[in-house]
Amino acid sequence: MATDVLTGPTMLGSATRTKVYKNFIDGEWVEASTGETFENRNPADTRDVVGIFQKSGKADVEAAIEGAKHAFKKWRLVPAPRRAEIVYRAAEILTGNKEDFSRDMTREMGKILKETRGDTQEAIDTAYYMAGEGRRMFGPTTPSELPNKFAMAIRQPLGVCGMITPWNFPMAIPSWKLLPAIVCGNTCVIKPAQDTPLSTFNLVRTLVDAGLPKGVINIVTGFGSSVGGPLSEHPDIKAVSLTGSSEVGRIVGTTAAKSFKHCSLELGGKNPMIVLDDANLDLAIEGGLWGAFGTTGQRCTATSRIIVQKGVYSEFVERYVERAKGLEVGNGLDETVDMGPAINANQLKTDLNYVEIGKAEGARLKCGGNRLTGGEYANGFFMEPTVFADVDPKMRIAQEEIFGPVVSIIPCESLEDAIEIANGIEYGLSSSLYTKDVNKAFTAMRDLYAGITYINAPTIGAEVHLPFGGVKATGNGHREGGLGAIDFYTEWKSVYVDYSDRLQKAQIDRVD
Ligand code: UN1
Repeated sequence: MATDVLTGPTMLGSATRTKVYKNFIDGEWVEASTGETFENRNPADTRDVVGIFQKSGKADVEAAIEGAKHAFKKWRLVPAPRRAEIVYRAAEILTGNKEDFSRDMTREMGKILKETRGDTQEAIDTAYYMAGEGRRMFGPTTPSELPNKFAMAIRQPLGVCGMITPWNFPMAIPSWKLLPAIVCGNTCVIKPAQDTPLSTFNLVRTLVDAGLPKGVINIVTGFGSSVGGPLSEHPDIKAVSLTGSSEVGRIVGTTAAKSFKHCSLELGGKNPMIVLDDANLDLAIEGGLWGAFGTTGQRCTATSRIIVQKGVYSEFVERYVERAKGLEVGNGLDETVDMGPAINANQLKTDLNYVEIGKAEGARLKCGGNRLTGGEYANGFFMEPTVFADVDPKMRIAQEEIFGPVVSIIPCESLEDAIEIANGIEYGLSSSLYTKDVNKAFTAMRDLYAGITYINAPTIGAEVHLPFGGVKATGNGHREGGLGAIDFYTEWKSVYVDYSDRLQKAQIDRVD
């Protein structure tokens, strides 16, 4: 198998056959300088060890940056359309391996197969889209204000970029960062989340199979403080892109600012879905279930607040709760399951803790709230889909990002009231409105203060060729996806060519 050749895995005894994955530095698979490793276990069944990965330290980050610096010298000179062809070929190979990679992803991350297929597909979509951008990379060519002078602006790569990626979209999010970066001519060092490194290996291995030269992408696995920290600090890293919590974003952003790095932060969310009296309730209930419990609520874009107008409030709550109770929780590899486990013990603890907070605050627990134990749940981090109703917008469960299957339903009087509640939080990633009234839809599109607004769809389901990101504590003004990614991974250079054969002094030459 190609994987074995590339990762040089060691099998730990024929009974377990657990693969050991090494770091990928300058085209070589190497062990961490620390001599330490960590296990990647399946959150649906922790007896299942998905792989053993390197617990790296600063020296490994430095070696990877060295490799990437070296590779940059040649890679930046490869024409962008040629760079993009490698990405296009990777899209084709990924398509062929979609099922295997999606199964690997469900095993390491827990979300159900339908969703991991979507995650892999998102990486494929990003690859086709970014491959196309390799033939565009347009910059303005514009008339000069002086005679016999030519003016244009061109995009230049930055150098070595550092990526720190989360566990909830283990292949899609690395692809959002790596693919535009390399098409633009940069080289990369990526630290995948310690809970889900295998999907990054699958993506990078695919790029290598598609012809990516050595050193262009390097993988260093490990933990935030020993890998992410040195990566965001290093003077030779020219850009850092993080998807993670607002708390980590604040640290990475502050560190990166000290050496004036480009820094893209994609952080938390507390995304509202508004349901007005005139909404198609069947659609809103369906959307609200998908938005809140898809990925076990572990999306930055998860629908975590449902704001419902008083005319349909009782009916919505009753019908929504009935449906939530009927969701099948279990191992995501089972095609009949609707919702998988939490990613790890800590996340589950956080989710359950928020249930207690909600109860203590006086919200009405309508269903769920418990850990699932015994039988098929005995060795995983499973929890019931949880719905709180009659939530006050100021309660902590309506303000703080939980990142689990816990949704707060909040009553409202009118669209204006709903928008005020929707905007009354620290975050601003996604938002949505269910209505049949076009005037109300356009009002919400204008007034919801968020990076994304959906009409008659829940808060999830972004497409890769549009800007993805948010306002307020969700980020620092950058966007992934779409052309925003190309902007982030390039610097503008304005070029003037004077063919007048005399000294022209721009503004000074002007005589009125
Ligand atoms: C995330 O919410 O963490 O928009 C990423 C979506 C996906 C990406 C979500 N395409 O639902």
